[in-house]
Amino acid sequence: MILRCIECGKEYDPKEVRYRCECGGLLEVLVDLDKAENVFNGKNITLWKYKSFIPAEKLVSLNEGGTPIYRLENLQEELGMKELYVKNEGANPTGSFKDRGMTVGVSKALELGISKVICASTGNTSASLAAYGAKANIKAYVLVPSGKIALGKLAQAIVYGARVVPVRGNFDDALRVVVEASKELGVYMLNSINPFRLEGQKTIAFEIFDQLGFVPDNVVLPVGNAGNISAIWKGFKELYNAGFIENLPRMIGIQAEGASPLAKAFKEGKPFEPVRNPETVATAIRIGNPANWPRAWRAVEESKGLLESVSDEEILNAQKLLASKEGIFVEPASASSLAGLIKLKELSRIEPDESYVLITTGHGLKDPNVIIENFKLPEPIEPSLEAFREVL
Ligand code: AN7
Repeated sequence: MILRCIECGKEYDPKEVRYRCECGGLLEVLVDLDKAENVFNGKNITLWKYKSFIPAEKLVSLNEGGTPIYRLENLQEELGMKELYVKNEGANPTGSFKDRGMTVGVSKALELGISKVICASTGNTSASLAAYGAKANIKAYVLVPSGKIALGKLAQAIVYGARVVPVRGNFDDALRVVVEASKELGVYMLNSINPFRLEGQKTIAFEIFDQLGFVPDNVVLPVGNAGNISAIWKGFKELYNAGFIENLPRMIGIQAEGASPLAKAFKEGKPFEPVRNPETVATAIRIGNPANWPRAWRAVEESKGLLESVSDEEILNAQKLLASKEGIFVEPASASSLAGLIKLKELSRIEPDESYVLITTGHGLKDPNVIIENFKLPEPIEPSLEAFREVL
C-alpha cells in the first residue's frame, strides 16, 4: 500500500501523516488488489467484510455499513422508470455515510498513535467523528458554521463529547482553519481530504454490488465537499481492476443550486470556480469550495456521468415524495439525489430503461425543523369521539 499524488504521481509512505502532495495535489491510497478477496456472495454484509480492500486494521468500529437497499416500487412507476433503488446510508450508527469514513479514518489515527482529531463540518462529519472519537477514547474537535448546522447533528456532536467549536463563517472558512491547525498544531485532520476517509466510503460500491448481485447502470448521489462521489467511483474501479465485475456505472452527482460550483462548471463547459456565499436549505451540502473537486471531476468524466443542480423547492418536494411514497425519511441533502433524478428525467438527459441506485446519505431525523416549519398542525380537538368523528 502506498500514498500517491493524483496530479504528479509522487509517492509517499502511508506511515507519514500527510494530506496533500508537495505539489499541492490530493493524495490517494493505492491498495494491493492482488490480495483482494472475492467475498461478494450477498451474505453477512458489513463494512469490514471487505477488509482485504481496506488499508487499515479494524481498531474502532460501531458496526457500520450493511445498510439496506430498497427497490422503489411505487416511485419508479409514478416516475416512469424501470428499475429504481435507494441505498439508505441513514441506517449507519450515527445516521450517515460518514461512519464508513470514520471507522477507517479513526482506526488509522490510532495506528499512528494520534490523541487529538479534528474536522470542519456541515454537521454529519462532526457527529460521526465525535462518536468514533468517543469509542476510540481520543479527543475530537469539531468546527461548524455557526447557526447553520441541523439541530440533530449538533445534539449528536455534543452528547458524544466532542469539543464543539462554532465558527463565524461557512464550512469553507471552517475547513481553512482546520487545514492550518492540522499543519501547525499537530491535530489529525479527518475531513475527506484525508485519503483514508475515502477508503472507508468506497465500501458503498462494494455493498451495492454485493447486495444487488450486479452493477447498476447509474449511481446518483448528492455532492458537497465531493469526497463521496470520488470514493464510490474508486470502489467500483477497484472491483473492476480486481476482475470481480465487468462493467462500471455512470456517476451522477447532484448539487444544491445555491452551492453548485461543480454542476455549473460541468453544464457551462467552464473551468471550476468556487462559490463565495453558498446557500441552501440542504445545510449538509452548503459548500462553495469542494476540496475534493478534482477527484469528483475525474469520477464524472471517467464514468461518462453527469453533474446537475436542483433548487431548494425541488429538494423538499423529493424529500416528501420519498417519505410519503416509500416510507424512507432522509435529510434534505440526501433528497437531492431523487430531486436530481426527477429533473434529469424531465430534461430527457437520462435513460428511463436503465437501472439507478440513489444514495440517500443521511437520516431525516437529524433535521426535523425543516419539516415542522413547513407544516401547519391543525387546532387540537376535544378528547371525545364526537370531535374525532368530524375529522374522519
Ligand atoms: C447528508 O458533514 O461535508 O460530497 O461536513 O452530510 O462527500 O462532501 C457532509 C456532506 C451528502 C456530501 N449528504 O458528501 C460534513 C459534510 C449528506 C452530507 C454530503 C454530506 P461529500
